[in-house]
Amino acid sequence: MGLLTIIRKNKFKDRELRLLFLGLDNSGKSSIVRRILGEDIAGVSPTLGFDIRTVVHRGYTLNIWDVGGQKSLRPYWRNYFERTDALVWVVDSGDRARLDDAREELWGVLGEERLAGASILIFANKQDIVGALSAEEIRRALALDAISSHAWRIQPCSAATGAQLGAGVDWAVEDVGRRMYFGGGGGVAPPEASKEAERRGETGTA
Ligand SMILES: Nc1nc2c(ncn2[C@@H]2O[C@H](COP(=O)(O)OP(=O)(O)O)[C@@H](O)[C@H]2O)c(=O)[nH]1
Ligand SMILES: [Mg+2]
Repeated sequence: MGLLTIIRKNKFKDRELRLLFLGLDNSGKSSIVRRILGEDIAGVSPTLGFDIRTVVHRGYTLNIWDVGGQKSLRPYWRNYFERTDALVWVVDSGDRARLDDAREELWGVLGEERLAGASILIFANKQDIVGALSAEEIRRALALDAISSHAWRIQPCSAATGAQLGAGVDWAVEDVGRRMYFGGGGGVAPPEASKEAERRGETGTA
């Protein structure tokens, strides 16, 4: 077991996860983060550096890194890869013109060694927009089926309405847990098993 794996397992035992939000500028990353934190999303302005927010979600402390996606800021993304448990890639489902750009940037990031082992959640955001591309269309446009290096999932959602954000985050937390648990070494229960243990009156990890 590598050192990184041990660090990750310990973090998961402490129920603490690091989520890195990336995607093109204006895709809705900061709005999604605000929604997850239960904040008002009106008046959100472009992220010029990065924001770190912490929220407790189903008993897990999520350290959320929200990084600016403007073209000039993308070279700095690599500074945030280390120790990421899940990469949350946000797509503006109404922005057909920049889908190719989104695909290229995503695939650039997927090749990063320091993200090996991270779960990949793709949020097909802005589903409330009339004419928005469906998750299925985005899945094809971003060539997601070709991802073999990571566990991934695409989740249609809307930061404007809050729809389906929780389902996406639930998957990310569960997938990170599954990997810790079944990835060898054992000793750390995945979220579902933890919940089961809680129901039985046992606390913490099984
Ligand atoms: N219609 C709609 N607009 C959204 C949604 N999410 C974000 N926006 C808008 O998209 C713009 C960019 O959002 P922001 O969160 O700053 O994107 P970021 O650059 O990726 O952090 C803002 O005007 C948001 O109000 C959504 O789900 N639906
Ligand atoms: Mg932002």
